[in-house]
This record gives sequence, structure tokens and C-alpha cells, in this order.
Amino acid sequence: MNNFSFFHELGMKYPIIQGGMAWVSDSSLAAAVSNAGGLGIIAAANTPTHIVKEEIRKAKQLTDKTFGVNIMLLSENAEEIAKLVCEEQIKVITTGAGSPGKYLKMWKEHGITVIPVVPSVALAKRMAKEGADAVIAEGGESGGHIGEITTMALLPQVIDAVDIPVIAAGGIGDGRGIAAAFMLGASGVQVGTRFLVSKECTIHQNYKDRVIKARDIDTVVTGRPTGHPVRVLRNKLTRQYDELEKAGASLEQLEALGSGALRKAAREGDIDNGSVMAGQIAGLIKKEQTCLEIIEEMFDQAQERMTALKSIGIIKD
Ligand code: TUI
Repeated sequence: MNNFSFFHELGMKYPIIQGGMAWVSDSSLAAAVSNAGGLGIIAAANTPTHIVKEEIRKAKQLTDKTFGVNIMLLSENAEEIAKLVCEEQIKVITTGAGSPGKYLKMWKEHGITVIPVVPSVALAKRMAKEGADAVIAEGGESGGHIGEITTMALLPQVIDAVDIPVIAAGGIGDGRGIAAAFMLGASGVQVGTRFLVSKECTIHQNYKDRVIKARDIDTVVTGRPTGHPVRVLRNKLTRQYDELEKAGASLEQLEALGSGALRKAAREGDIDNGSVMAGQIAGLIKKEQTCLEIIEEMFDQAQERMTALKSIGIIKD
């Protein structure tokens, strides 16, 4: 069940982790989230090791609070990053897109808190057994690389299966989502898409505007045939992808179309030919705010929803 002391021990005011989003989660975003009382995360996915190191150094200048690093296990340099976080005395690691099993011993020896993202009960159990400190149960509503199960169904099943804190991710964009995650037994939440549209997020304005414009039905999942399903906002790239898939393109052709596409959208602002990763909750996001405003507003709203239960007599004082 809920274990809020987990977050207090990490020095956080609020039980919220910022998603480690490739080409998005840099020192500016991570430091802003940590300074606002959450846990900021620098994403190392597909980023050269020396740049990740620079971002870590910059974040250390921007905040004296704890921040973490996300390691995307499909990255070519995942092993290098796994070692870098030890050298840089990073306190928290989240992982994605695979099992971090082979690094767990090294990270634990360095006193690092390890929080793998899991898309299934089976992986959650394995991670708990191998010594993970908590898991992030991420539903398929999320943006980027996803599993098959929704947050609503995955979360209580993972919570019943492991005895470490479980953090909810996927489809959480405001305080109602936080309150819902708590009701399902989560110890905290991870939020990605909403932080895309934060002032401190350094992605191209076109990307932010596209998220603000998004409707509920605007995301699609590409890449199922390649074994790496990825949720993105529909655009010219996803239509090309569909056509290639229907024409029976090879896995290599499909992978080639996606390669570098996220960078193109996030950094160059090419939201037609680039990959605009976002979760299904994008339709809820209407304006750009600072990370502090986002976090405080979300927890105020969560509190409001939870205390509303009192007024209808569902919970007593
Ligand atoms: O990792 C993410 N989201 C991401 S990573 C990314 S960059 C990318 N680049 C190339 C190909 C694909 C993605 C964009 N978004 N979220 C965490 C996450 N992890 N979601 C799902 C999983 C996952 C999937 C399978 C975790 C473990 C897993 O295990 C398989 C196994 O080894 O048992």
C-alpha cells in the first residue's frame, strides 16, 4: 500500500517524478522540477555520454535538491551511462524499455535508489526480487515507448504483486489523475506529457503548441511490428509510416523512418516529419506554466478531489 516516506527520504515535498523523456528531459527541466519539490529526471536516451555528463553537471549548478537520471536500455551507450551515474554520484535512477537487471548490483553498491519502469506484473515481480527500491507501473496511455496494459488495470495488479512502493504513470495530467492513482494504491506518480508544456522545458515551441492543440483522439501507436510500439501525435510521419506498413515494408525500413525523428521534432521543431511523442492526456493540457505552478496546481486539485469525498460522506473525519 501507499508508502509516502519513500519520497520524503529522497528529500521531496511532493510524490511526483518527472518522466525521463528522450531529447526533452534536460538539466533545465529536471532542476526546475526538483526545485519545485518533485523529482526531476535527466533523460539519457540516445544521447551521447559526454552530453549527458554535461547535463548532470549543469543540473548540479541549478539545484541543490536531489535529481535523477533515466537510462533507456535500448540505447547503444546504456552501459556507459550506467557507469557514468555511479561516477557522478547520482542518487536516483529510473530505467525504461527493458530490464536493468545486469546493472542493479553495481547501482546498489553505489547506494543508488533504483526505480525501473515496468509495463507488466511479471517484470515488476522480477525487479522487486532483484532489489529495485520501487517500480513505476506505466500504462499504455503514456507517450513514447509503451506496454500493452492501461494504467487503470496495470496499477492495482502490480501493487498486489510486489511489496515495494509502486508509482503510477500513464494518463496522469492533473490532480484528478493523482487522486485516482492514490485511490488505486499508488505511492506517487510519474508525469511526462504535462511537463512538455512547462516554461523550463527547452523543446521547440512548435512541439509545445502541438501538444496544446491536441485533442483526446490525436495520438496513435506506431511501431508495433518492430516490437517497439511508440505513442505519438498523428502527423505526416505517422501517415507515411502507416502507408509503408500497409505496403509490407521491412522492419529495417520502418525503423529507419523513426530514427532521429524525435530529435527532429523536439529540437528542430519539425512537427510534420518528426516524431511528436505525447501521451493520451495531451488533450487535457491547455497552457504553458512553470514547473512550480504545474506541481502546486496538481496537488491542490488532488487534495480538493480527495476532500470532496468527505462532503458526500464516503470518508469520515
Ligand atoms: O521507455 C519509455 N519510454 C520511451 S523510451 C523512448 S526512446 C525510444 N527509442 C527507440 C525505440 C523506442 C524508444 C521513448 N519513450 N518508457 C518506459 C517503458 N518501459 N515503457 C515500456 C517499457 C518497457 C518495455 C519492456 C520496460 C521493460 C520491458 O521489458 C521487456 C523485458 O525485457 O522483459
